[in-house]
Amino acid sequence: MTMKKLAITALLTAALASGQAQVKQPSHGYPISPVPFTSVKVTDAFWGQRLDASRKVTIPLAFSKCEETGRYQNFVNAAHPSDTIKVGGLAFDDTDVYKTIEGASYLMQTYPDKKLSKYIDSVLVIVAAAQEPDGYLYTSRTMNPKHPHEWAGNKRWEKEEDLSHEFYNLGHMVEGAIAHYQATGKRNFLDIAIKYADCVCREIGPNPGQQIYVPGHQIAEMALAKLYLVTGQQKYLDQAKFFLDQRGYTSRKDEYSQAHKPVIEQDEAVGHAVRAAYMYAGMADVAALTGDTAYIHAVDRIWDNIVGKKYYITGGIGSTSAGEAFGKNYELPNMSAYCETCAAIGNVYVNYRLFLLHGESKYYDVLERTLYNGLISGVSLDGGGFFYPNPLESIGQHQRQPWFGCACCPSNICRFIPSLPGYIYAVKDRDVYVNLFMSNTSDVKVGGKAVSLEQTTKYPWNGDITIGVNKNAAGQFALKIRIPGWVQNQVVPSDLYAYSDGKRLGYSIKVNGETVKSELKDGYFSIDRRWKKGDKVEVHFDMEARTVKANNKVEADRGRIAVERGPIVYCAEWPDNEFDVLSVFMNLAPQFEVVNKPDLLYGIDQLKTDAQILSYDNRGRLTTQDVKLTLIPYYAWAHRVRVPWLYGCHKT
Ligand code: FUB
Ligand code: ZN
Repeated sequence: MTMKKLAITALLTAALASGQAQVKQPSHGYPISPVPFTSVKVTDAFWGQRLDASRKVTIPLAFSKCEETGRYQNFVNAAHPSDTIKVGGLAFDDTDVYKTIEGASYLMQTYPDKKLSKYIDSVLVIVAAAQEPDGYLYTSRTMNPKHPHEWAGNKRWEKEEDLSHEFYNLGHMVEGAIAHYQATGKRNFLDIAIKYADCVCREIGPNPGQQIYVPGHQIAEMALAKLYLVTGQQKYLDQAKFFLDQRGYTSRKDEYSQAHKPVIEQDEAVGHAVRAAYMYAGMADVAALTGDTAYIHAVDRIWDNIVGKKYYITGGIGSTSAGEAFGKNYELPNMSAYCETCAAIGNVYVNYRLFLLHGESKYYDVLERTLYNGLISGVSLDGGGFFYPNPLESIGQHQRQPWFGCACCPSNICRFIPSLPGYIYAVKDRDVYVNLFMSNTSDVKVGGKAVSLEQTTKYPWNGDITIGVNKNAAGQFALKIRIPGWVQNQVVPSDLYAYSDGKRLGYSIKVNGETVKSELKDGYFSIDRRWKKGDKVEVHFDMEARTVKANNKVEADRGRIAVERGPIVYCAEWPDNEFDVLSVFMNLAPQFEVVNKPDLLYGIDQLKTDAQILSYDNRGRLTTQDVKLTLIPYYAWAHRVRVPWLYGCHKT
């Protein structure tokens, strides 16, 4: 069977626990349907480079680190338990293996790779051998049940709400296993994950003989909702809902764990940012599948709070290292900004799901800002270095590393970047949403009929996008093109940031050379017609460098401005500027020159503008000196030689 056929089979039929009869796959429940990564091939220069780096560097590096750092050995040890084995590392090290397999699976869908597939199979053999007969799979205990990891507790689950991560491991295992199954059609990972999920469903719950615990670190909620979709087994959805509904009612009742209140009463983003974002995404999934609007109202309120008060201009969330957490409202420091890479990924998950629920472009505006800035800054352009925090200002103390003891961010990058093709389009009835702009070819189903689209663009460097219809068996449908907030004078969908330059950008759309007009609805420009093969839509967004001011309540940003162009936030860095970039003064109405640099940082557009720095004249008096300030995209900072005393970023 070809790879393509496998993928289609995986999507149309329910996957089943071994030996069970086939059941009809349930609907994901969202009013809008994703166009999965299996249907989109990215041919883009900007994102193609990132995908290539993922394939050639990030994923091989992560697999080799799993081997080198003993993560595989943990599974081998668990298959041969002994009370003399010293359990080291972190209690969630198993997840790096699962997350890397997940990323590799997305890639194998696009680039079938027999060698990689065989390698993964060999890893799965040792993973399977570590599984206890009843399905429990947590090497930190199994390898030495008498002296388990210090976070694990003496008995299963008893430290789950603290640090054991038994359910977190399950969540990542299920996510990885589903991706692997969908990409390859093989069940060797899925069966392991189902067995562990069944163990958790059996032992945790409201019934006699069961124990009640909620995940100390959320993700099982999202993962179990997905497992329900793939298997059609209601118990997984019930378990996801149980985890959400019990939160705030168990012994753990604090903001760090988002357990200070029942989830449906929450209205502010608090506590550990990755835990929080994963939980909000899980709430959206369960809401879509159960129709429970109380979850939706809670996530909507929390989203307003994040976007209105706790969101960096780079799209990062989670401002403080204390608890890797959201700070107070408007507490958005620059140099100490935590903005964990995993939290940026979590923010994409939340906004993606809210779009699927509500169909408004503002969620993609937030997603796009995070994606192009605070998320991809988390991985170096060559794919081999990672940021854990993504600060907005530095004096050289921040450098990307090839791996970390706590490797959550590198392995999350492994799985996120290759999944990106799944975020470009979505479909509702006869509406096809174009949410992200990057060159690609895609096969979309409208009313069950095939439509092939082809996007060509140099985005994010310019705002010209061509969308061609290569095939249309669906007759009439509406192409709904997202008109980004940044072209409509809205930095973010709140008053947290505003453009300060008084410019007005515009956009235009042509179909087969003729300009078309439409009222925007929910942020989308809709072109509803009977499309023919060869039809061409030309989208043009004015793209200019803009200055942005934060709401005055953001103390850390008073007197400061940010610079951005299109979806890209810019920063100043020492290799381009022969002065201290931390104390540059910008003019009130700066003029920017856009300089294309194809050979710098894998090809960027720099911005140049006149600015001033303070200096002393020959009589020792303070004076200003004119300088030419050069800016580069924020995501590309910290790639050049390290000279700490000259290092700085973003805020001028
Ligand atoms: O606890 C697992 C991961 O480790 C979290 O998501 C990260 O924030 C790091 O603490
Ligand atoms: Zn992380």
